[in-house]
Amino acid sequence: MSQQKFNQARFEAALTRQWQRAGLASTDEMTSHQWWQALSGALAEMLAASAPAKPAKQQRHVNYISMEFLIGRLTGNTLLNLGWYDEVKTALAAHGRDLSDLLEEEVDPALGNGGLGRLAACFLDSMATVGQAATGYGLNYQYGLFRQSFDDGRQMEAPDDWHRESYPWFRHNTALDVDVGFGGKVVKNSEGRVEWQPGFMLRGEAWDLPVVGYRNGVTQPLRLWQASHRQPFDLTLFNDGKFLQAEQQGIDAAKLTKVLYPNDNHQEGKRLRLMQQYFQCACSVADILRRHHRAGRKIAELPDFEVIQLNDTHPTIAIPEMLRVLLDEHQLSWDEAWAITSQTFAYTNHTLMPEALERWDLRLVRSLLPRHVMIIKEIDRRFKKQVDKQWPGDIAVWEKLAIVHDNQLRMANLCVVSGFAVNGVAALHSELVVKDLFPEYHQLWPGKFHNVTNGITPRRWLKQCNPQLAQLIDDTLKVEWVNNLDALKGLEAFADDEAFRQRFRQIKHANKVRLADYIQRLTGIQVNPEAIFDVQIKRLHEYKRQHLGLLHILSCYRQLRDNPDMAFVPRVFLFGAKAAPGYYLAKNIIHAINKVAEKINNDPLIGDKMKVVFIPDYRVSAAELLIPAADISEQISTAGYEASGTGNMKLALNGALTVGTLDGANVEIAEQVGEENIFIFGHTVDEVKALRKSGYAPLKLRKKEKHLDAILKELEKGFFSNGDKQAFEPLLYSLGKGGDHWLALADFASYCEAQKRAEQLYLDQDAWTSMAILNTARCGMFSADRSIRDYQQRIWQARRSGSSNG
Ligand code: 26Q
Repeated sequence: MSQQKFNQARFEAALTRQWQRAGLASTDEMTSHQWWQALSGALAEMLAASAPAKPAKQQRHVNYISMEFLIGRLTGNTLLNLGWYDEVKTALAAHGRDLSDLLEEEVDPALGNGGLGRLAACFLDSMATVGQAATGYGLNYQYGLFRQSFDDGRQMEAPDDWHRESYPWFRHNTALDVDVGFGGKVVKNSEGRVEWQPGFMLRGEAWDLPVVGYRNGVTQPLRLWQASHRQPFDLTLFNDGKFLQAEQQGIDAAKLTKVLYPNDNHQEGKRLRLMQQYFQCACSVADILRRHHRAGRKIAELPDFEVIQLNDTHPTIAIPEMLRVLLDEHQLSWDEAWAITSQTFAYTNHTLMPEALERWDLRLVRSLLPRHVMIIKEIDRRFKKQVDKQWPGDIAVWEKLAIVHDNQLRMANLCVVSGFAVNGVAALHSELVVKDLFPEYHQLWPGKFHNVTNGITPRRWLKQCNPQLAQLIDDTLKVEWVNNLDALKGLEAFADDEAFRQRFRQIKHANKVRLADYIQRLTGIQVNPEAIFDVQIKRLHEYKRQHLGLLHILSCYRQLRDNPDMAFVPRVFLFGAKAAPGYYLAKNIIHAINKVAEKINNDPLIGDKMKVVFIPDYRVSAAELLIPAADISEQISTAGYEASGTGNMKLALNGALTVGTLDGANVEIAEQVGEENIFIFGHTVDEVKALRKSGYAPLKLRKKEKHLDAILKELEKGFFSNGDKQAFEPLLYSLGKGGDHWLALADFASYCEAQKRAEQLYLDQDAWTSMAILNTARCGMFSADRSIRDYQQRIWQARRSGSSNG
């Protein structure tokens, strides 16, 4: 399909309808925010009229189910993808309005925690762009991820009311309501068939956001389910006295989709969370089956036309839900229902960390979903036969592979057993999924396991957030590169071109000035755009090691105080990170960074040489400012724990040089850009394992390294906390007595050395810029378009190759 043309007359008419509907007399009365509303509402109306893409022959429709879609602001991105940006800018200028000012009015829809949710958003953009027919299925949370502020350096959380009720991009599709049951009991009905009689019902409403492909006329839905009460009020039930009873067992419907759980890489077995998961899955499965039936297709053909991709285990309950509908409502046999289900679901794993793997208390699950527990047990029973055949009498293996064990339901096991494909999100991670997490499953079904390295959409993460660099690339390559990112290779030839280098450098500088203004407005801190902008932006987590970054800062500070005239390249250390509200140690790390920042930023001896800024409320729109302005990208997780990372890709694409461990997709970034264009340090996965095995003793290491000991002592003495010696006790304990599980001290020396190399290089601006250009030129493979094509080839179009279980 080709690009949809902008129709000025239709636009103006739609715009007029918008302000009239808002009850205003003329555009003169409109505030900037109302202008943004009217603009977005008008565009949404124009889009609603366009037809969805038809899947190519033989292509399965992808149903991407995710508890999170961290979409970021929609209006600017949609305009860019439509190719209407300039026309709309001109049209608004005639009304005396500046488009870019209006775009700043949009509150970020923060319906995700971090990497996993943002990946889902990038994938929707890419599926629409490469013409992969797809529907995203998620939840319409009233409150997104909390807003963060600091009080004396400590994280404070406030609810994120993003006013979904007046978000102009939503279309409530009233024809798609779904009823969802919870609780109750399972009975045999008069025909002797099993029947689930839920204790109470909720209604799912479909709220759609448009996902627009890049200039190809494609619009497809992101369908977010919102809970409400069933209407009309069921009088028979009410008269029987059952309704009130049911209501009491149930919950206030509005509660269900009220808030996004703010945990990231950590599971908590909360009842409401399980209800959210089931609600989303039941609505989505019903919607998929409805679409299939409407198309006049047979139920057995479902896997020929539909694939359901599970974004981690959070929507796993969709699997037994599909089986339940096929068994109980369509009255299929087990074998028929299983054949359909096990050819339809595929599962993406995003973590190896035990505390993040979902396990649910079986009693809790049974109390809400008694029929599903029966079905899960049947899957388990049949699977056991297969395991007994392969490992006769080996109880230990069965205990590892069982779906239900010790009264716990293990979601990852359910996914692996029931799906036709399992994938990790970067080459190293996928290797560890097979080697460390699921070796026996791999032995059973080697063809089921795949790698699909993550990617990012270059529309938002280069063209939109770094327009000057995008323009330079346009001018230089004179080809469309944003949907063919490998074309950036053409920039290699300009890495040593003086004129190109200069423009590249000027653009980075302009982006740094733009960020410096933002920082000044937000925090009052003045940063010097000539300094190295050293950026660590990601969720706060021990394994990501923001505290290793902190140790390096302390090291620089101490050296500068001991030796004020030493050679030192000025640096601005920038952090952006939210900690889960209940994650005590992560919050202590935030506090520590903020207190260290306060001291350093106000030390007259240091002046402009060092500044430390923790940007409050890090979110997609802040990332769009930070990423184009970064010189150094900090990717310093303990090797083996960051499944992939995607910020690492965004930063490298925008010409930041990575200081990183050999973890996640860093490994592939190093391969692509070349070892000489990246600063790799630290223990490798194998070395991490070996060090732990040999009995790692951080306290001994600390004693041996005097400098390290000195900087830790300063934290202990209260030097950064007005004499409060307890302030950073949790952090210091974890580094010393807590055994430094994440090996921050073990990697410290090597990290500082990598930082030194980066600093030295920065002194040679030409050499630095050449390297930065090569990073941009060689990041083509990290386009999410490539990820989507990999999914198509390895998983969505090839379901029968890998699956042998039945
Ligand atoms: C689970 C149960 C209950 C409550 C919350 C959760 C939960 C929520 C979010 C568990 C995990 C997450 C998020 C995980 C995540 O973002 N993982 C990241 O995924 C990225 C995309 O693949 C990777 O790049 C990152 O490496 C990985 O950490």
